[in-house]
Amino acid sequence: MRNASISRRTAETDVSVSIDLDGTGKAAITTGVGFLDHMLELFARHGLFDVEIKCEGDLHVDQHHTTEDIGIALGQAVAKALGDKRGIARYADIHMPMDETLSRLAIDISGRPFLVFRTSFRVEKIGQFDTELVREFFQAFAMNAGITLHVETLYGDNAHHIAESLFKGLARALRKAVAIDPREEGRVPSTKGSL
Ligand SMILES: [Mn+2]
Repeated sequence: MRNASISRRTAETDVSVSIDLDGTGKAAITTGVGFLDHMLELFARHGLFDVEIKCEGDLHVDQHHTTEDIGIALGQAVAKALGDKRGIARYADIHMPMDETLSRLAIDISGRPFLVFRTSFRVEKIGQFDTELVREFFQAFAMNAGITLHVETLYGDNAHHIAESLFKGLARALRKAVAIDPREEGRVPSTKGSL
């Protein structure tokens, strides 16, 4: 069973996350931030992951800690659910269109966390959500999932579309990268023997 739960409590947030990598896309997300709920529901649906996330964060400050700490906990849950990474495809990439926007994401489930993030937003806010927090989420997720993640928006105008292309793209690329490749016959996909 490739599932895991993580609970993480600090003075700033109290987060619990569970994920089943071999789910059907069910989501129960309550972050207190409407736009982030929308993005994480897309992530579950397009990854075909079953995801539960509950966060009580210091939203009276702003949405930074909540967004970052959910990225940390979700990344940790993915890493834990993957276990020793036997039999996975490991690499995946995708071009994700969203109306006028096109983003490209490439993933290596490498055990070597790294983020390249070439996306910018023309506006500071999507609803109540600070657009700069999209990068914070991806940074926290990549570092804690232990993946190499390259994200680039090739073109696009609308901030909601840009953010949505990134979260959907992350889901779709991750879905392909964590998929079990029967030709691997349960081996770890590395000449080093571990990831
Ligand atoms: Mn939308």
